[in-house]
Amino acid sequence: TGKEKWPRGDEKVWKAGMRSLDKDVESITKSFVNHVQTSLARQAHNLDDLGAYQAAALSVRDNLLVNWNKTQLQYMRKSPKRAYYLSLEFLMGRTLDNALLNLGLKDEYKDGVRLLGFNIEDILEQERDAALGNGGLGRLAACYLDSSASQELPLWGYGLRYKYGIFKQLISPEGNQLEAPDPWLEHQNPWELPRLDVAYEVRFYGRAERLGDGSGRALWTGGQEVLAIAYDVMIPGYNTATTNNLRLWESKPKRGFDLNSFNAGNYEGALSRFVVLFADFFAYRTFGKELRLKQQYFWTAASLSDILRRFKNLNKPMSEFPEFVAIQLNDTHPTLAIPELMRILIDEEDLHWDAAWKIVTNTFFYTNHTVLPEALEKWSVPLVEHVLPRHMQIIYDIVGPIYFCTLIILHLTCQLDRTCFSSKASVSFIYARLCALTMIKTVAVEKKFPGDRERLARMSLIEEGQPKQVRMAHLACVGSRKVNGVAELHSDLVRTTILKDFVEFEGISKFGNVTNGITPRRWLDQCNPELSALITKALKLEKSVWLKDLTKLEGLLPFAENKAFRKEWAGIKQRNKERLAHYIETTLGLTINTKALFDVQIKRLHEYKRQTLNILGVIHRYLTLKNMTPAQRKKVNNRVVFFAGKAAPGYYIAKLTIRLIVNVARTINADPDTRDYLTLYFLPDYSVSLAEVLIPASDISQHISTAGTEASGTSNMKFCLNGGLLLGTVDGANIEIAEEVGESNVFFFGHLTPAVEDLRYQHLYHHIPIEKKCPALAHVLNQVSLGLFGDNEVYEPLLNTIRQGDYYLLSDDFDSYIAALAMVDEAYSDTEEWIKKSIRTTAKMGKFSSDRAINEYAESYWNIEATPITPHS
Ligand code: B1N
Repeated sequence: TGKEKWPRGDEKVWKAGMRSLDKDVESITKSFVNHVQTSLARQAHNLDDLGAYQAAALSVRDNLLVNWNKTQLQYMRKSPKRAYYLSLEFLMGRTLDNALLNLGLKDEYKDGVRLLGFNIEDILEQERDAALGNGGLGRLAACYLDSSASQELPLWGYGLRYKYGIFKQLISPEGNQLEAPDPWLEHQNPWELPRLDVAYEVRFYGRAERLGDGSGRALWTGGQEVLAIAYDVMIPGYNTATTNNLRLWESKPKRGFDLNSFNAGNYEGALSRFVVLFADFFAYRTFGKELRLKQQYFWTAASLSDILRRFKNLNKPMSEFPEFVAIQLNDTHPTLAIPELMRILIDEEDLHWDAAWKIVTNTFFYTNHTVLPEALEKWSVPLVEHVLPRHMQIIYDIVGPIYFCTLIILHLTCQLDRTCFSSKASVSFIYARLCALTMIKTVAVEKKFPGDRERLARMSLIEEGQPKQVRMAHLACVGSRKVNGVAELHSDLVRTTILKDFVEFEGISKFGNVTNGITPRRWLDQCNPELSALITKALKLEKSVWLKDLTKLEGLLPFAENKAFRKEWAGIKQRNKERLAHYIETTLGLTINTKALFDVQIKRLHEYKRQTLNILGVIHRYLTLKNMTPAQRKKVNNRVVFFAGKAAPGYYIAKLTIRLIVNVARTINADPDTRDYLTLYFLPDYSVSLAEVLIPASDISQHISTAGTEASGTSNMKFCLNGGLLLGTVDGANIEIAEEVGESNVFFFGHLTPAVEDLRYQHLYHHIPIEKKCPALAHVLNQVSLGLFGDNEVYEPLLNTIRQGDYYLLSDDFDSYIAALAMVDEAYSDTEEWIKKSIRTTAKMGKFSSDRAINEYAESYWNIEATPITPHS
């Protein structure tokens, strides 16, 4: 009949039993009270704010699940091509408010909980951040999930279910950063759905033996097997039924307990160390590189098993895999997925190498997030060989021909590496492929650039040395369909520096750019509700229209000329400052001067981000103020400077910078001569939620990396979207922001990227003493050295990074930095003009919506299409 049969039982009875979406206050309060009674086993008389949060979250989750089920069923039925975003980090922050916004139930919940005696703001404050990431890269992944669901794109995220989020940062009285664990799962997490039935086996260690039949196949046996268990997190789209999935893997030992360690009282050991996962990359200093490698493999292997199982349900030939699956590698962290898919296709699916390689190189896409050499991932060959012996073989099989040709064609004495060509089977396999010229690409390196031995060494996936190392960026590049950077300048640097040889070899069209974006739902509507409401009023559009087409903000431009509107705009900024001040007062007990320019730098502490430049600039301002008469000071703009950010626990110089900031703050905040004009705060434990309070309150934010070092930056976009102006270097996405909002609305300073190499060279070989080169900076450094902020001598290692070598060019940029700060002062003095700049900035930020970015990935990379979820499914 063509009519689908109902799966089982009486369809009517089933349908009558199904939960539908809550739409009104009454159904919301009913569901809330139900959860208090049954899920929490509590009652009205013993329900606190935390309990109320849990009940609200559980009832919201029920709503999300209605849409989630619909979405997944429809994806299954329509089987569109899907994309998968593999990221080791997802910095989701809080969920409840976002879920309410996206479901369109904010007002209803607000009213509902009020009827039950609660205040929605207090309830929202109960939620802990999900902080499964370090910074921009992880937050970007979270923004992309929000946008893909909002744009109705069939995209799933895959990550790890860490037991601990990034460490909690405490600041000792001396100003030292201390790290405490973040056991974020202590209370039950209402936003995840354990899928104990979705489990895959993942192998480590053991032996890999080639079959010796010239096929390249091998048998990988022995070692240790672990189970990967799925936990699903619902990702609702804004103003759509689409609710995508973020699948996080947890590890479990395959065969119960190791009774010996259990009896010895070693419980963690019994579950194997591996179960303990840390979001904090730097925990690996303690727990070892091997743990990080195992985590990377565990997660990519489980994700690929899951993706393959879903593909197999379609009953399509394996060759069509890339027509149904696109996999995005968020930096090189999931690059093992490339040899892993090769392994599955060759060893388990019996495909020929060439057929497998064709599938692989049409499935993966690689985004690079940094060109800093020290941040490029490399894995020692002996470690990979130990943990993943089969993958090491496959990696060598990918590079094999390059080696082979180099060695033969360049007539080198035969130094065939033992590990590379350990067995006859291996040699004959590679040789067979060579003769057939199937791996034309790698063989062709030598053909295209005959005799260019250095080029071959540069391009190899294996770096020579003790030990040899696998260059993950090269592997990700050769194994992917396309490669991209995260802002125009950065993508250019990728093409002209770290992957230059590959561009010359494979052609430029493989190397693109997708400038990062941010979700305007969280980073404007949620964090700045008053501004959002004013924008809606001004644009005379539904909020849901401009929040999904952010270029509509351009309609604000004429309002810059409207005095009454400017007053409203400025009033909102003022109230956001007061909200921040209130937050700091209640959490830290500090009183903030809200009648001042708020100057904010919030990001991970890193030398390239140059928080040091900022704090030295603050000291310069302080010394200048000290030298003024009281009458002169009265003419100066009041300024409050905020810093926040975490330093990697082992990053000595970064921690010393925090210590300097804290102690400068102590001195100048206590100085009666200057404290009305300049105060400084280091806010501990920076997080997504803290950013949501800080960003809307800022007048100026600082993005002052040495040119060419910050791939993109994304907080720069968040500040500007909220009408904060930008003080920055010509770097990363700052450049594109200036292109959009106009250079007159951005405070640029500093040397440009092409100058950096020469300047560094001069520091090394034509050193000019800092007193001569930059007297203003020398004076500041001397004051610190002399102990103006206490801690005699303690800061010398930090100061010496500037006095000697000055790799990040502080002495080259200091004078222009101070000049830019003076221009900020001058501009801020003209209040009306400043507000105009602020409005014009917000108006021109449409490009930086993550909706635009995700659509670029969908169209130009993954080739996936919007798949709207219709109501009757
Ligand atoms: O990725 C962000 C960019 O906006 C930033 O400019 C960039 O610095 C950041 C290893 C990284 N690059 N590399 C990392 C993170 C964790 C890790 O273990 C590297 N993060 C960035 C989004 O594109």
